[in-house]
Amino acid sequence: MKLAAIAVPGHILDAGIFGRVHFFAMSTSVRSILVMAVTALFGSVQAPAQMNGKFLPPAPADKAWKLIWNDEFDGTSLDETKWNRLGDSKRRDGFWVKEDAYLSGKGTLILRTKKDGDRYTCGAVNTQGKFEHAFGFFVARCKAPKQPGHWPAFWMMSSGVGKVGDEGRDGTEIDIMEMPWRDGKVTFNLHWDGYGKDHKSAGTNTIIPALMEGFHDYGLLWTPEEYVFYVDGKEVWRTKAGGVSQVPEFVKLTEEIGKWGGDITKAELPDYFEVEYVRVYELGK
Ligand SMILES: [Ca+2]
Repeated sequence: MKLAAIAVPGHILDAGIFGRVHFFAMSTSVRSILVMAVTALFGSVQAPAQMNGKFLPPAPADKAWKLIWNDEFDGTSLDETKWNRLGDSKRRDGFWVKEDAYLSGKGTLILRTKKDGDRYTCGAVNTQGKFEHAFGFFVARCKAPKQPGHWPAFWMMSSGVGKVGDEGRDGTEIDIMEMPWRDGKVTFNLHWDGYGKDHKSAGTNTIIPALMEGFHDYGLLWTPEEYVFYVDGKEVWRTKAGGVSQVPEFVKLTEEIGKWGGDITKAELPDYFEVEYVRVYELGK
């Protein structure tokens, strides 16, 4: 759906033609007419319940979270106005190939890991040059893969990560979720000042066995002062390491093949990392 018509319960319907309207201040009949009108104009309207951001951190009293960018992965082909599919290129012990990043047709993005002849391949996408943003709440709802030898990740990146000096303020790799294990262990990391001798990093991990089944929300609250990492709305790490990136960054959803994830030759392939949505919110009035 287009960002112009987003209904967030209790918040604001920000559709240009209606101006800024307090959606739930209206009577039920006016609301239904409005929804029908928006449906007629834009083809479909996301069910409000789907967009309500149940895992959003509390907003300050005078502010509300406003959805500024999202992909629900509806339809049958990836929206390439939002995403770049990576490949075909060597990546660690495998290859990123475009054909391994695709929509399921059931409202999810699939990043597939497979064996193709002698080589192992997997999918990866990013929003570089298409959506880059600093600060807000970034969340992806993900289902973990099952097999060893590869790992899913939801992360933020900027070309400034390579700049040595000024700590991570000029760009930090922010790993909101990386899962090279298959026991529910998940890791959260920051990397800055390049990947050479000046490279610095900070990180932590936790084990939540339930993460191996079904979909779970991995979130990052990024303010100018700190990062707060969440799994299913529960805070798992709060840090100011690296001085906090102050520059716009793009979103990445990737699979990678390598020994960190175990032995790929023991995997029953194909295997799938599935993402139901990515949503980015900003605090507004
Ligand atoms: Ca730096």
